[in-house]
Amino acid sequence: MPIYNGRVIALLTPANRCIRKFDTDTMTDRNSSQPGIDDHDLAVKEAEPKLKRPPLYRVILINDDYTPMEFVVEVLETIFGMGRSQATRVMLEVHTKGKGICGTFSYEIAETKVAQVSSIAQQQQHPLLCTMEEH
Ligand code: TYC
Repeated sequence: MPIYNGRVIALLTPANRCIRKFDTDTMTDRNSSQPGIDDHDLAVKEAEPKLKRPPLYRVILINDDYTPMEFVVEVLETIFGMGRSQATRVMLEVHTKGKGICGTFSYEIAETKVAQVSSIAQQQQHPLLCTMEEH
């Protein structure tokens, strides 16, 4: 059993929010009636959460003059799970604007999709380019 003499000990939630403070000298509770200020007029600040959400990545298709439109639509259907009309819309967006977003994923999923697109394009000898960028 640890010894806490002469200390104020705090009971924290897993998110580091203080839910109870106790003075080991006086054996009294030091909880405040006022949020942000304890009973001894000390400012109390919640700790910053230590976990951040992992970043997301957009998978981007780049236009070129040689890859057939039908091939791009098939890639969007098979690798990105789009229906024919959405795949056609995205393909035309890339064709007219130079590039377009196929989807947003975790790093590993985005990396896998880029590798799958590049591999099938190379197998079929199309110069189609696919990249990823942080969201
Ligand atoms: N521009 C191509 C064509 O006219 C079609 C195309 C669309 C190519 C999208 C690549 O990412 C691309 N055949």
